[in-house]
Amino acid sequence: MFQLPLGGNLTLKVTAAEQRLTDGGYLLRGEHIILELPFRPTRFYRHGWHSWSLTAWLDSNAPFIRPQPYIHAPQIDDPPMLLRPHWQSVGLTAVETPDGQVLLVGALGLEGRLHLDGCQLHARALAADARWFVALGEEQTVFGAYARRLAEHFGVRRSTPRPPRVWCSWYSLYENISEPVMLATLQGLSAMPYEVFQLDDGWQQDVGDWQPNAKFPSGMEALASAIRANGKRPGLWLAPFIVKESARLYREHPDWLLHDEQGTPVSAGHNWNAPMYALDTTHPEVQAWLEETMRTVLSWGYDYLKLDFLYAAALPGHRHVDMPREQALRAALTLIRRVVGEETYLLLCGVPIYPALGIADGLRIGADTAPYFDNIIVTAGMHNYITPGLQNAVRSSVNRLWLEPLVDLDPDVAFFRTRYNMLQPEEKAWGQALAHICGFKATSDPSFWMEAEELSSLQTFWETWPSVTRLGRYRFEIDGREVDFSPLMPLPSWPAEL
Ligand code: 9PG
Repeated sequence: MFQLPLGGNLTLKVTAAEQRLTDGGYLLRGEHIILELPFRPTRFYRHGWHSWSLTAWLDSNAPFIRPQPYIHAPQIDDPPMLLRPHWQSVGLTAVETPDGQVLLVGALGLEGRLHLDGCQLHARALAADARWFVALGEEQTVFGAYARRLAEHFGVRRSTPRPPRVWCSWYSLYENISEPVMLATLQGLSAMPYEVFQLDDGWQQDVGDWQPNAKFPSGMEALASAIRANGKRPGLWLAPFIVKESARLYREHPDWLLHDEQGTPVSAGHNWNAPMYALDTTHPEVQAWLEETMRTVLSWGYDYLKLDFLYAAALPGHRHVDMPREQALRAALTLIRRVVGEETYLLLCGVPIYPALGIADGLRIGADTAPYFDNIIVTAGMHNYITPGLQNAVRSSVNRLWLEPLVDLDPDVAFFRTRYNMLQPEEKAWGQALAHICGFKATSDPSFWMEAEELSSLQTFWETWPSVTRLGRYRFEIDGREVDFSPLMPLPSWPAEL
C-alpha cells in the first residue's frame, strides 16, 4: 500500500507491488492494482476491446445491461466481460475528478482489464510484473502522456506525410460486387484524387476460402492490374482468422479451429446468417496456411489489405501452444507483417486495439457506419452499441482520438451521396469532419449514384487537408469552422414517453 501524491489536493491510496515517478505521471507494477479515490466519480472513460466495441465516457450510475443476443458477443466486445455485472474497460480507464481534472490509469502491456467499483478503481492484467501508468491533470495532457508511454512500449507506425485516401466498396455495394461492377466503378472515379481502390467483402468463395468466386471470372490478378492501370493502389478485404461451416477449410481442417476445454469449437460470433468459428493461430499448420494466403493475395497485386474480424485469434480457448490470448493475436499479426513486408498497408478492423499497436498501419476505431444515423431498435432496444449506424461509429471513434500519435486512425467512410442514403446533411457533415480530424479519408460512394455537386464535394474533401484545433473533448475547429460532436455521445435509451 502506497500513498500516491498526484499534485493538487489529490493523494490516492494504492495497492501495488511497486511505484515510481515517470515523465507525466507514475509507473505502478502489479497483477492487480487498486486505487482508492477520495471521491466517488460520476463519469468514467470506458475503452472497448476491439475496433467496434463501445468506447465512451459513461455515467458511473448507468447500469451495465448485457447486449442481446449473446450469440453476437464476440463481435460486440470481449465475451467474458459481457458476463460481468458491471462495465469493464480494456487497457485503460479514466475518471473525472470533482475539480474538473482527469485521472487516467492505463496498462503498458496486453490483457489489461479495469473497472470502477464505487470509490475503488481496479486494474488487472495476467502477469505479476504488469506495468501501469497513472496520471492526473488536464484531459488532453494525461491522454497524451499515456500515448507516449504506449508508443515506447509497442512502437509507432503511422503514414508519413499522411494516410492514403481510399474508395471502399462496402458501404454502397455491400456484397453485390463483381468484376464488371468494380471496373465500371473504377472508371467512374478515374479523375478523382485518391490512392486506394479497395474491394471489400463479396469477392471470395467463402469465409475461409480466400479465392475469387464466379463473379470475378478473370481472377483477382487481372482486376488488380486494371486498378493499377487506372493509377490506383489495389486494396482487398479478408478475414483471415474466421471460418464458416460452409467453407472447404472448415471441412478439411476441423483440427485447425480454436476449441474450448470440452473440445467444442469456440464461437467467433454470428454473421452472414451463419455461425463463425476461430482459427487457432498458434497451430503450425494454420501459420503455414496464413503465410500462403497472404503470399497469394500479394502475388495477385494487392498491397493494401483490410484485415477484418481479427478478434477471433484472441478469444478464450484451448490453444495448440498455451499463451495469453492477446499475445496469441499479437504473434499472429506479427507473422502477417513479416510475410507482407513493410511496404504493404495493413488496415486492421474488428481488432483488439492493444495487440495491434506497432504492427498495424491503420486501425478502425469504431463500429461500422451506415447510410443512416442509428437503428434504435438494436442500439437502445438490445443495448448493442456496435450495430451499424453513423452515431455508433462516430461515438467510439471520437473517444479514441488520443491514439493518434501511435497509428493511422480510420473512423470509417464518409458519405457524399443522397441516393440510397437516409443521412441528413448535418449528419453527413459530422462524418466528413471526423475524417478530416483523423486525416484518414475514405468513401464508398460510386460516381454513378452521385449528382455533379456531390462529386465535386467529394473531390474537394479529398483535395483539402484543413488545419484542425481541438477545443475540448468533443469540440473542434476545422479551418475556422466549429464542429461539436456532443449530440452524438449519449447512449440512446428507449423512448419512454407515451
Ligand atoms: C464486411 C464488413 C465491412 C466492415 C467491417 C465488417 O455482425 N457484426 O457485428 C458485424 C460488425 C461489423 C461488420 C460486419 C458484421 O463489418 O467493419 O467495414 O468490411 O465487415 O462484411
